[in-house]
Amino acid sequence: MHPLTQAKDRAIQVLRRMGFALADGPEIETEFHCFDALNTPEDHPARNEKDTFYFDSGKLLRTHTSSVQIRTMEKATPPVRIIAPGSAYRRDEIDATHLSVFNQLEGLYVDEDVKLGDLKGTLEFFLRSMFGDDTEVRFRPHFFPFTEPSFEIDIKLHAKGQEPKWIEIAGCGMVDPAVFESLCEVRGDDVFSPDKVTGFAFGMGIDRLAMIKWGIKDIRLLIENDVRFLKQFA
Ligand code: 2NL
Repeated sequence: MHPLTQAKDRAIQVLRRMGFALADGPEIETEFHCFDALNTPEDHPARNEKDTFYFDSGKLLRTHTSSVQIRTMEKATPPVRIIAPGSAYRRDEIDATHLSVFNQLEGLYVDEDVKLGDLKGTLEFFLRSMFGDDTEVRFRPHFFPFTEPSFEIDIKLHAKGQEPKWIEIAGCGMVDPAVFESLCEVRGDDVFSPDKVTGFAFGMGIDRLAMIKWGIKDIRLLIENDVRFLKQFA
């Protein structure tokens, strides 16, 4: 199987065992579901035409699968425990670590009394399941418009014959109350009121997961389908 498929299947398997259900949604999105509902200000750089693919209609290619989580919360009632794997698009300059499409996996858990400790425990368990029980996990303060507090997560792998070093693997945080307030407004009820629920969310690139797991140095190898590359994962 293709290394991307192997990494994706393994990630989904681990998270499903922890109680996360799969969620899906459109790749062509509205500005509302991709940005506004996620507390992203009008002048945020990600909303720029230089960074995001827009259609003449005003719709866009989703820049993350967070829009799937918003769409799920528009219809569901808490508790919500979902993962949204899928393609996301950014107008990046193409090089060894950037393509204009990447495979993202986001997770979301919303319930009464979800705490930062739940986020830490869940992600530490997930990352050790992916990279081995002796993997060290570190949470570094960061900023995202849609979470507060926010963190970037680094892991330190103890691979044979390699000098261990910290590498960035994912982003996460506690869902910003503004995201819940916007949901209450579109739903017209208060089941997601920030007075009633809290939640955590996380996201990572499956491409990056696969590259770190197998030491793949150029992201372009993942889409070229050169059999000499693919045979190594047979
Ligand atoms: C990443 C970092 C992240 C989220 C995604 C999220 C979704 C909802 C509400 C709040 Cl509906 N947050 N998603 C949060 C933090 C980080 O992704 O993918 N880095 C490559």
